[in-house]
Amino acid sequence: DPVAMGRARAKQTRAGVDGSQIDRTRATLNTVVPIVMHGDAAFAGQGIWAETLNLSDLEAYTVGGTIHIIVNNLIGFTTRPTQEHSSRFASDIAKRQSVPIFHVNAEDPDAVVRIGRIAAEYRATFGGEVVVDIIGYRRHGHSEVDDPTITEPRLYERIKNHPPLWKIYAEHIGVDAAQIAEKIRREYEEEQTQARAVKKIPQLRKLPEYWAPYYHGCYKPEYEVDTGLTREKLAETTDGLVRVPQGFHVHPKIVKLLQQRGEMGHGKRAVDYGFAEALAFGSLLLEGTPVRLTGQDSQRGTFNQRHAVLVDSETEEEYLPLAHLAPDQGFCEIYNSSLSEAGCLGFEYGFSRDYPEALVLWEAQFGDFANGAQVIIDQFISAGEDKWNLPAGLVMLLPHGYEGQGPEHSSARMERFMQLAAEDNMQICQPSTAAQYFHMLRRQARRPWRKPLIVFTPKSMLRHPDASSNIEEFTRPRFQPIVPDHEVRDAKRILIASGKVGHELRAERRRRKDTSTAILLLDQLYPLARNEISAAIAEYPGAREIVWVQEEPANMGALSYVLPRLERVAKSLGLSVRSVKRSASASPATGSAKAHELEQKTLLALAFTTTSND
Ligand SMILES: Cc1ncc(C[n+]2csc(CCOP(=O)(O)OP(=O)(O)O)c2C)c(N)n1
Repeated sequence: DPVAMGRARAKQTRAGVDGSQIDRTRATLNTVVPIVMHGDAAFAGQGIWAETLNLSDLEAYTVGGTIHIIVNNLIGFTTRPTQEHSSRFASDIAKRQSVPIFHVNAEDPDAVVRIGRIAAEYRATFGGEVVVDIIGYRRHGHSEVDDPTITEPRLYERIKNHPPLWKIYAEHIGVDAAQIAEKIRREYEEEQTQARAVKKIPQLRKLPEYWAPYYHGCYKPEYEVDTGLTREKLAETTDGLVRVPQGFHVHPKIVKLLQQRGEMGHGKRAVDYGFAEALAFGSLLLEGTPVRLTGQDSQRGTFNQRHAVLVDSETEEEYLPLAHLAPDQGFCEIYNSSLSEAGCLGFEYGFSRDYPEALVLWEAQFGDFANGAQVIIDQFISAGEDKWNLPAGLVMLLPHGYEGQGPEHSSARMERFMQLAAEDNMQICQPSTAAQYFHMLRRQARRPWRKPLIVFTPKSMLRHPDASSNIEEFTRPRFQPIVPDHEVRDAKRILIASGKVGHELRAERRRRKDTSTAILLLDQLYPLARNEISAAIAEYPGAREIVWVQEEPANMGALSYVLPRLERVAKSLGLSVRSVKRSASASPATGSAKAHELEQKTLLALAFTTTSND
């Protein structure tokens, strides 16, 4: 459901867009009508539909109504309605909103057509959801090989003796339909015979024209483009980002923030993560790339880091500076989503499928909760291109990191994405600095390669000086899949880590005054940049071992994916490899902040004190 709605929203946007403005009047929304067909058991039972229904009238998601058709055969595989739903009708869940529900007898085709017309007219006139519940029966089993008489013997005895609909209808309108039915049967059989003789699978579907400039499939280095900007361009973008309209009452804390952001963009203060993101979005918009971001509390940012939408302290009026940078910029939509993962992620996946020109992002409140959308990740984001050859360039932002916040607020389950990674089906990154985040976002939009991008984003590191970047970093050409270490030259050991723990290792090295350990930050986990990794390791000819360090437990994180691949690289260079991590654990993190601190200290100590010979 949400994928269809997201696709409809994208197509309606295409119909209504004029530069930075989008016309969403009824006439535009009526150019694309989403129609979703449901089984009765699925309609009553699946939570994703309930999540999606709740999106229907929200500004961020509305498509002017979806027509839902329940193909209600009063059975789900072998399960009866009394076992499927507590309500009288399978459609009753739609009663939570003021949605018209039409129940219609499937054996009365004239009534079905009449109701179909009313539903379409209702949707076109009032712009709301409408449900058509076509109630009938299933003549055979759930599939060709299924025998329904085992589970519903009495029902199927009656169905066997019940005439098929075409006979009932022919009698009703007074025609002899036997010949017509025979003709249709022959045509159908002929087509089936022809289809069986086809040797090559015909092209059943073509991507729309707007996909023509984009590539999918495996990664090629020639897709890379420079993403850095000149100081002048950065300053110009900054000025637009900190501008507010005359008379707008800015919250005192935001006045200070905007002032600091102004200093960041003009090179007078290190740029933090929040502003690096704004610079990426702003510069893309100025280049004409539309940006759409949704997620729980994403307008402000869960960690008070984004402040994309400003709220007038007196009127509560909202202002999105990113939408007012220049008259000829791309459109920008940044919305707080409803408290849903599967529905909202599915919607954005759908939107990205029909808007390859745009940077489309979905943000989890904490990465942990993305598992509420696991079905969208498994079925669509990971496997969509392989199954259907349908590409998407969606970005998932997943706050991740072990900071003592307990088992529900520590892990975006990197291991799950690493396990799904194959055939260049997605990109998995954990940018270690603000500038790396900036280059990665711009790369996603500027490259002609469209691939889902999974990003593990920081929490405590959002404003940390170690993860902030000098403005010059934004002028360098590109994102680096592995960040080199310029502090140590003659390393005996090389630690490789990703994310926050990499910074903690560097801080620990300073504390220990260690001069024999190099620390490389792996910012792109998939596709693994083997050549760059080999080159970074080769910078230390005196090194004897490589240590993969992660803060996740042994059965989680990137370890299972990265370690065997690092071993291959290391072997060719004559180095040994080992790993430092938390012990395998059933839950991602301890619930005790004290225990966390102790674990983290031990982890850092182990990374520096043990060697392969211990
Ligand atoms: C998420 C999910 N859960 C379970 C199944 C297994 N399954 C396939 S069809 C079916 C019954 C569906 O019944 P209904 O929604 O009434 O549709 P019908 O097949 O009767 O048209 C089930 C349980 C599935 N395909 N997907």
